[in-house]
Amino acid sequence: MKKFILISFIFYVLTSGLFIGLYAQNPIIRNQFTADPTARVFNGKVYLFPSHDIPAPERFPRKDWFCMEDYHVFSSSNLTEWTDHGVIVSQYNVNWVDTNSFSMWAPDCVERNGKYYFYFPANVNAKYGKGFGIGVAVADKPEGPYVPQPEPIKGVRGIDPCVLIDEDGQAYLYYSLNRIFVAKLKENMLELDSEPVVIANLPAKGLIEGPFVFERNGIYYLTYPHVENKTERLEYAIADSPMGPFKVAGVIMDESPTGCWTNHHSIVEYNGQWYLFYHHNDYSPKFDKNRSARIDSLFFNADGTIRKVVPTLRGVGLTSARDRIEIDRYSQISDKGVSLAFIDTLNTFKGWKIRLGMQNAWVKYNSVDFGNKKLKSVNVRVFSLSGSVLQIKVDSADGLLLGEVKIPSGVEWTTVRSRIKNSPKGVHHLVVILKGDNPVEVDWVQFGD
Ligand code: FUB
Repeated sequence: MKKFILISFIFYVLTSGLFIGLYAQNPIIRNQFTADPTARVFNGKVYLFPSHDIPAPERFPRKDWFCMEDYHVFSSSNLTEWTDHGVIVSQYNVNWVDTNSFSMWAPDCVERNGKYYFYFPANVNAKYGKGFGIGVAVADKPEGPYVPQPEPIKGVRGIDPCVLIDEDGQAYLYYSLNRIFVAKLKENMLELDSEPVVIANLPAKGLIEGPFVFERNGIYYLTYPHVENKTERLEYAIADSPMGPFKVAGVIMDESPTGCWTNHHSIVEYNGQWYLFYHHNDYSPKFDKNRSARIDSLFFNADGTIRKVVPTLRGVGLTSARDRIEIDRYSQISDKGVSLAFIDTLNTFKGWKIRLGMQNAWVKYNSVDFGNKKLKSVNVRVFSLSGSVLQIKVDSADGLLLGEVKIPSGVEWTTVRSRIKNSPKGVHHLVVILKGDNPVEVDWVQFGD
């Protein structure tokens, strides 16, 4: 009977489109590309509305361009475990979209009076002219089902919608088309209530897309990607009211050090902490139109200005010591002797491995929750041609030694289990150090009883 229930549950999970991921690190979604991540807090949970890059199918001629045919929505209550609620809108179920265009670009979603309004750009079909329109799909729950409106919003040509509902209930639609526009929305959230106007005093060149607007302590933040040099970096301007006048205020994130041309973001407060959601081409380093969502913490200065966010692999949230701790998403590494590579370059979604190549090389992974119960063992997933020794410590390379793991020589990946002599309580940083003479590749570390 138990077996039957388990099999039924697995079948339900596989067929309901529900995917439950236990991931704390960047990128946050690890089984598909997720670009342009808009995060919103609804009913005490964070909902993520990204766009969905896919490798171009045969019939899409532009192999070097963005290719997106649908949207998924994901949710999380701790920013580490994400549930995929499946496809909510597809180019095939919106009758104004050109279904050859694969152009379901950056979306947004807001709630009003218990209804959820999902805004998305896409190329219109011949009946509606040319270029990008912005449509709305409406649902009773953030995870859908969403019903697309039969027509795109009248009077709007552009991409990357963002909607702000101000304290007085007035809603504003921001979007872009080489400049950033704003217009009032009617109470029905489906029609414009004013002519779109261009937001003035922003950079004259290199501002193409991606506005995201929010309010904090009476300051309205208009945040946007801008090409100051070679690729997009995230910048912001501030104002006393949703339509401005805005004044350029600074940089939120520098341009990608590895050349991902786009960056697209959203900023949200959740349980008293602010977060920057953004994207990077982690799983597709050779093609920057296949991107993945990331999260890092964001902080304000006392005067309301935003501190620059330095992107991390570690991301946010606690990782349980009993989960597989992917130390390749490290917080810090020693100056020498550590390198990172994909486990399988033909399937990058299998993730990364870290190579400790020199005695005393170390890798640190922040914020591991060891709980209150004594742990007795550690498992490490490793590969070492000549065999070696790893030390497992907490907090620093000079910190408390939990145990040593003898790594056997071998030509295949293996999981080595070893007793630990110390088990810390609470949250600590995990440090793995190479003590033997020979290199070791590590996939993950996991503690247990
Ligand atoms: O994802 C397609 C486009 O690339 C988005 O709409 C832009 O913001 C940029 O990220």
